[in-house]
Amino acid sequence: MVQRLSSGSSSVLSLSLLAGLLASAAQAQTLSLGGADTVANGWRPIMATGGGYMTDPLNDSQTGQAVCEIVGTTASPAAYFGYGTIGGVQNIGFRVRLEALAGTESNLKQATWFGFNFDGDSSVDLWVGMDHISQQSNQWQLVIANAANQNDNTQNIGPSNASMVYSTGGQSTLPINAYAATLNTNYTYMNASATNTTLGTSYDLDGKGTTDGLLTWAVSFADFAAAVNSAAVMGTGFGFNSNSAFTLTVVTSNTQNTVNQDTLGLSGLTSSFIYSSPITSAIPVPEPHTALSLGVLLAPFALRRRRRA
Ligand SMILES: [Ca+2]
Ligand SMILES: [Ca+2]
Ligand SMILES: [Ca+2]
Ligand SMILES: [Ca+2]
Repeated sequence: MVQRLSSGSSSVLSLSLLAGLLASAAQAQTLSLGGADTVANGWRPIMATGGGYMTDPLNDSQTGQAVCEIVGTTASPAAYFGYGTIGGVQNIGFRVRLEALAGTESNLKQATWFGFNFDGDSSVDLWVGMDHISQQSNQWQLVIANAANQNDNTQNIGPSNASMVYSTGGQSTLPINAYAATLNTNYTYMNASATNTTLGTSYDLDGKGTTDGLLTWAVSFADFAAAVNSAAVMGTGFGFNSNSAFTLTVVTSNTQNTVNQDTLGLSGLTSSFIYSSPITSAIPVPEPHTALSLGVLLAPFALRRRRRA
């Protein structure tokens, strides 16, 4: 009898220990900018509304520059969204797959933007981008920028009228946030490989013999949320937090402030954006019934131990 109780209680203890470990693992979620595209590293592929990864046609960018060409197939996601801590600070992350990177990073003159739609209409409300167009500094810049001008986000529905309210070149309007980019601190620049890409087995989706490139970057979640909830973007009462849903689009450009190269999920530059299925920043943790199922699954083992005892 004593043995039964002790065996049973140790199983209960193991389960609580397991639950505790799962909870602490969720709290300690880190975002790995150079790591593989796994949930354990904070990454989730961007999914289409109809299911499956968001894909993008090959050879559909405006000028055919490899570094502006978004590539993605049903087996290999074109883009990922990330959430987790970097150096103890909560970040959101962005990863896009391109036909190829420039031979040297300093030759790259390109911008990639993730467009957020928070209110379910057809317009982008906020952009978060990685820009290497600035000719003066020849350095990457990470930017959180309002969409469109004069607070009129309703116009930001497609490549032809999209704009980002930001400037590095002496214009009067500044972005909401801008950060100097530091390699391996807030961005990485990698060729696709088995080490960083676990979804799909091809590392040259366009088949041109050019290893695909991965641009990955992250910005502070607190800064991002403050931007969303600002008067100029969604309004101070909007209440965006890490559990709020949004949809995404991804675009590339070789000029500042506009979209003129490739748009995710569409062939070329069409009149409207296409958005992902809904995403929340926080990675969903197992629901209570999942933990219950785990308990039900483990119960026979506990029972067996009791019988043996
Ligand atoms: Ca493309
Ligand atoms: Ca919108
Ligand atoms: Ca390629
Ligand atoms: Ca496209």
